[in-house]
Amino acid sequence: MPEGRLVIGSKRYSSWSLRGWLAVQLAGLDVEEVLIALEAAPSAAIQAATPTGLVPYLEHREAKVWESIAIAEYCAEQAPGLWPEDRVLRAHMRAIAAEMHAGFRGVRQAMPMNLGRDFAGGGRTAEALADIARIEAVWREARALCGGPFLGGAAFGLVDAMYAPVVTRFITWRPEIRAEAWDYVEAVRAHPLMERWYAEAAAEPEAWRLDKYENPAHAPGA
Ligand SMILES: N[C@@H](CCC(=O)N[C@@H](CS)C(=O)NCC(=O)O)C(=O)O
Repeated sequence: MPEGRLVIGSKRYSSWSLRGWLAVQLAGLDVEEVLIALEAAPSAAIQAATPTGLVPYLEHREAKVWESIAIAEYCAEQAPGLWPEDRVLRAHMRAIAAEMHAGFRGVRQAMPMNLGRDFAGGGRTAEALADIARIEAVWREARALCGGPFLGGAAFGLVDAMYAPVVTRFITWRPEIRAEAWDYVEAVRAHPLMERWYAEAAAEPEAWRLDKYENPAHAPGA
């Protein structure tokens, strides 16, 4: 019998859900996955299932956790090792994970997540390009500190979970980034948990498709 549940939204679109889901998978929590389709307007089903009307939302052995960064920290308590062991490196990874959670609105607004489309060349607003320059610097510094291929070193960890939706956005929108940043994109995309999320997104019903994500404002030719 599962020890709780993780409520998430459509895998094709829900970037915050991907973060929470990766954290829960990395920690190996035994929870039921409750998948609710995102809608054109805020979803009544998500509002009924969560305290904030937002996904991801985790219940695990009486703990109730919302906000993807808090879910990541809860998972780290359950499965030590998901942050680097070294105090200084751990502080660095937490800082860049928090930076992701709090920011990069330029990329998030101009390049929404859509795992099934190719919007190469679109979304290049000034705000998105400024965010992308910072993201490249964040990735470069982390991988130099920890040796790569992931941000915290050899293993895919919570910091990678926080940046995974950016990786999917780069695959969909193809911004001009350096080869070393593409190396990181490819390493994350090839991880078995990402393979699984992409496959499950592709299997979602067509009826779940939403115009705002299929025809976003900054798509090429829009
Ligand atoms: N700050 C929150 C953001 C969560 C969020 O905005 N989730 C979106 C989906 S990606 C949502 O639940 N939207 C409500 C809806 O579409 O009904 C987190 O880190 O978890």
